[in-house]
Amino acid sequence: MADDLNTALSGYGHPQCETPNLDRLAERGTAFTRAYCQYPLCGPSRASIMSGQYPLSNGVTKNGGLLTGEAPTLPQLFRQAGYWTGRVSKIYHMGVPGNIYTGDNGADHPASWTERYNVSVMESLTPGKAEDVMLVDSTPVYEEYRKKWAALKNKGGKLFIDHGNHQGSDFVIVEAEVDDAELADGAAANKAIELLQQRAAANTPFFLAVGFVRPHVPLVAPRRSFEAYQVDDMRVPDVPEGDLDDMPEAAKKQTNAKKYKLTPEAQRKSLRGYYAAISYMDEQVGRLLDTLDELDLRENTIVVFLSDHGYHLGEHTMWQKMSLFEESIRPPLIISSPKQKQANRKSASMVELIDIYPTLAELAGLETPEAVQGRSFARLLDVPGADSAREDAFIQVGSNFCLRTRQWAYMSYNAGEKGNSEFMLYDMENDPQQYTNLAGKSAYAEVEKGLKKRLTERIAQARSANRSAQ
Ligand SMILES: [Ca+2]
Ligand SMILES: [Ca+2]
Repeated sequence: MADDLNTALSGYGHPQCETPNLDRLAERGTAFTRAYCQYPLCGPSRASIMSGQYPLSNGVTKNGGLLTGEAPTLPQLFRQAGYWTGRVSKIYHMGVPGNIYTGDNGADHPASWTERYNVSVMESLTPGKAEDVMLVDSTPVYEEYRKKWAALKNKGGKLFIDHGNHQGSDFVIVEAEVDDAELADGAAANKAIELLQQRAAANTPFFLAVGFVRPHVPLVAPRRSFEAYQVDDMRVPDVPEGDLDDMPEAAKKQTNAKKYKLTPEAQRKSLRGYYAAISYMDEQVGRLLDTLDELDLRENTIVVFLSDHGYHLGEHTMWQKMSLFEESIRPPLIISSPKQKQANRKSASMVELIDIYPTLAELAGLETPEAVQGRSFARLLDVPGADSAREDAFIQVGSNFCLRTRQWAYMSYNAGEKGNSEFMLYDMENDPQQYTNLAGKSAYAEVEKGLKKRLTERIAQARSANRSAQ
């Protein structure tokens, strides 16, 4: 599982970012082009994936929230069925870079795992060429923090980052000059390879969850990963003049003018850092795929690759996550199963990330618990054009909701606040870049009425499961 990765993969048609290893995974499996997260933020999205429940039912709507119900999580279901289950690095929520410096468990779910392993690396302070593109000159900041780190490390202490800028959201870019074992995803891949070797020797069933934290900021990658990308070549999306004028205020939170204040050069540097971080993460995926082949595990192992949610890189002048626009809610999802009849397929069927739980259960012959709200799409691996398990996807962020059908994206803002709801409606077939908000236009009144009814149903359904009552 990658972190904050949108569909900037060459196999998904991205024009600049190169992901040869994820592309070869897709060549042996199925890439889903309409997979939607349930909440475009790390903690809630991950809790929903692992529980198979919407945030409105499992109660995790913030980073740091814990799953507290008795129904088994996805790995727990496998563990109860006799599988060894392991976690490497970030699967449930961990603060990045905070928990990655300290090597803490974050908001983990201990009963999910037979064995777990946290990486502890320097992240933003990794030796190399570092820059926080949100600061005019970040060099003194880095010199000061590197000194602090060195002093603390000598005393065996843990680093607490007391940075004027929140490093979990600043575009901090580091061209690292260290061994891969000192980088978060390199260290995670090393441990995962060791665990795979042990599992192959044990010759018993396993469920291994490997968390890569890139391309979440800080964008730390070895210098080689940056070489394919030049700052001046980076293409920031076009934003038509007046694009934001037809949006509710609540939809504009992630805009550059309001929050990020990135200069055009800082934007290009951020894109370069993001793609370099993806290339590095992709390389680590490749090492795991090679290990599966070397250990002869591939013919009996289902491989799933996903990200917890998508990411903005300048569309509508927006950056990062927490928005209901397409780039923020649609992550990549690739599944390669030895059981599938044909490989190298793309599926445009609508799926939700909570559907992964029952899909893996079905593929492994396990029974999905009643509390799970996801629906299996296992049959799509054989027939990608088959009727989808779903006709639409449901996404939440705070008190804002999105209903995504094949043709429409319909968003409601400030739902529940009396008389204060605002809406957006986009025709995804004719306006895939979501430039023109059609909500409130008389020609679309009937369409909007139908979507509003359906969204109300989806909100009620999303609330309907009860974890603690199982
Ligand atoms: Ca994330
Ligand atoms: Ca617009």
